[in-house]
This record gives sequence, structure tokens and C-alpha cells, in this order.
Amino acid sequence: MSKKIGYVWNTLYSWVDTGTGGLLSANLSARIQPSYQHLSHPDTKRRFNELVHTSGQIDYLTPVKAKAATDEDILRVHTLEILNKVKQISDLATGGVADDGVTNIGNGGIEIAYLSAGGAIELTKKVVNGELSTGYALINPPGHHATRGETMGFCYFNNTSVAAAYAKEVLGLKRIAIVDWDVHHGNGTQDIWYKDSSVLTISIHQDCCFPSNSGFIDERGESDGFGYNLNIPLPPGSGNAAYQYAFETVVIPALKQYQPELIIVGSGFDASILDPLSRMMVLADGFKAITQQVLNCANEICEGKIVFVQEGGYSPHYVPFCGLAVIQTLTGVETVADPFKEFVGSMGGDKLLDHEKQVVDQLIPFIKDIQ
Ligand code: 3YP
Ligand code: ZN
Repeated sequence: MSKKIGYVWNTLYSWVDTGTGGLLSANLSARIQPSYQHLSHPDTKRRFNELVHTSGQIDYLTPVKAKAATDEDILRVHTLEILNKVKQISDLATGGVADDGVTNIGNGGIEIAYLSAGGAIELTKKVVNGELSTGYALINPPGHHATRGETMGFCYFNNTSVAAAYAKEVLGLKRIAIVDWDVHHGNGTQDIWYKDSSVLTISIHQDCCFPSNSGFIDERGESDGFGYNLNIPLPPGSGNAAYQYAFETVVIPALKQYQPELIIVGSGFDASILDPLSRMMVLADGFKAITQQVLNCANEICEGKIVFVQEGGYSPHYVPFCGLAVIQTLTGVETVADPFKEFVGSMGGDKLLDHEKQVVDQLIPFIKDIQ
């Protein structure tokens, strides 16, 4: 089999207009000064893409052109009501600002949301049909907070779920796993597949980070979907060691038990030690290690069929190197090493702590319930 690694990027992904707020909308009467650099400003992802090129990694990748997802693609997981509302938000003088004032996409920005979901679909299609062995979709806006009927937390369409639904309904797959390592809870993805055993959803995140009212261990799915949703809510301060332990103890055994035909990774880099929207301590090396674990697992159980789809990550400085670590693990070629390791590598997170282990171990008995 040819070892072709796909790579999705579109310049429009960095044209998402997050507005003049930093997280909340700028607001004179509340004295929130305009910042012109929203925490989710697309520069972070643009810099990641630029490093993929300047590091020489692009020479080992096969560019995959994102096509806009169709309404039909979106409606496999979202309601017509929210689709129409998103169109309206994007079209009108609201300028692409969702109700929460935080989830901004800019006037006409819905075109980018369709391209983002479409990027995930294109890559998935090519990995499933064997044209590519695996790949990375560096897309924007992210998706994992978007439920069937709601936008939320920088997310419009749930990209990984749209890709999974495409793989099920168009490509005919029966079992798919979505592994979400973004530091925030993948509440939208959980919600979409909560009653469905044909998509195993696993979210590893910082306990109570965002949303603060979901992502708990006892949210295991409902009816047919009971047992097919796993949440691993790690305590703040978790780093490489806790993540590696969680993957070897829970994520990988659950995947082996489930035997999916395709693994989709929701790849956020906001568990990094330099991220402003969480309090975790993962280094580029940590992302490399968990990438290697899921890659080995995919090779063992599903002919290597695994796709990586971008979620969050808000350190403009470190996200590019964390992302590069994942891509270098896919290509098997290291062109640039993590230059930050020297400065942030001795702050902690490299030893598994008892309170981290205790959380992960609670999930072990759930694995046998997966069929
Ligand atoms: C949304 C508003 C406050 C925290 C933020 C989290 C977005 C994200 O990266 N989700 O994965
Ligand atoms: Zn996140």
C-alpha cells in the first residue's frame, strides 16, 4: 500500500473574522477594550499551516482540496432550523456573530464553515477509499461544541460528525470512532451520537473547563448508544504522562474492543502547556506520543484508516509545533524539532500523579460494555 498522507488547508480558513473582542465582544460600557486579536483569531492556524510549509513537511504530504460541504452533508447531523439560522447570521448585518457574541465568523463567513466541514469530508473520503493512507485536515472554524441544533464555543458545524455521517451514509461504513483530544469537552459530538452505537465517541478533556456542565464520567450514552460514549475528565495540570496513561489504559483498549472501520481524531492543541484557554501541560512530544498510539492502533484494527481533523488550540506560538509533531508522526519524518521544549519541558506533567490515575482508572470497567 502506498503511504500517502493527505493534508487539507484552504486560505479562507484564516479569513474567519472573529471580530474586535478578545473572547467576549468588545463593549465600551462594560469597559472591555477592543483587542483585534480574539483568542480564536485564525492567525494561530495560519501559522501552523505556514510551519507545515517552511519546515519542509509539505514535501511529504499530498495536498487535498477542500470542497464546500453541501446542505445535504450538513443536514445528516444538523437540523434545518440551525442551518437556516446560521445562513441568516452570516447573511445579515449581524456580520456573522452568533447569539453568544463569542462564536463569530464574519459577514458571509458561512462559506468558510461549509469549506471547513467539506475539508473533513474530502480527507475522510480519500482515506476510506484507499487513495490516502491517512491525513490531517487543518480546518477552521472548529466543530466539536456544535450540537444538532446549536452553534457554540467558536463552532458552527460539527465537522468530525459531518465526516462520520458521510462515511456511514455515503461510503457505507458501519462503525466509526471519534476520539476528541481537544482540551474542552466534545459536547456537540457527544450529543449528536448519544443514542447511537454506530459511532463510538471518546472525549479526553480538562474537567469542567468548557462547557462546565458536561463531560463527566457518568455520561455514557442512552438507549442503543449506552456504553458508546466515554468521557475522560482529567484534572487541571495534567500533562504528557496523564495523557499517555489515559490512551494506553482507556482510549486504545476501547478502540480495540469496538473495532471501528475508521477512526476520526478531533485534534485540538489547547491542552498544550502554553494555551490560554485551559490549564493543562501537554508538550509537542505528548501529542506525538498519543498520535503514535492511535496510529499503531489503527494499523492493528482498521487497516490504518484514521483521519485527523483540527479542533481548537490558542497559543499562536506553540500550536504550530504541536501540530507539526502530529504531522511528523504521520509522515515518519522529523524535519523540525520542538524549539520550546527546552523552556517548557521541565515545568511538570511528565509524571503520572495519583489523582490523575484515579480519574482514568474509573473508566476501565466501562470498556467491557462495548460490543
Ligand atoms: C469557548 C468559550 C470559552 C472557552 C472556549 C473554548 C473553545 C474551544 O476551544 N473548544 O474546543
Ligand atoms: Zn478546545
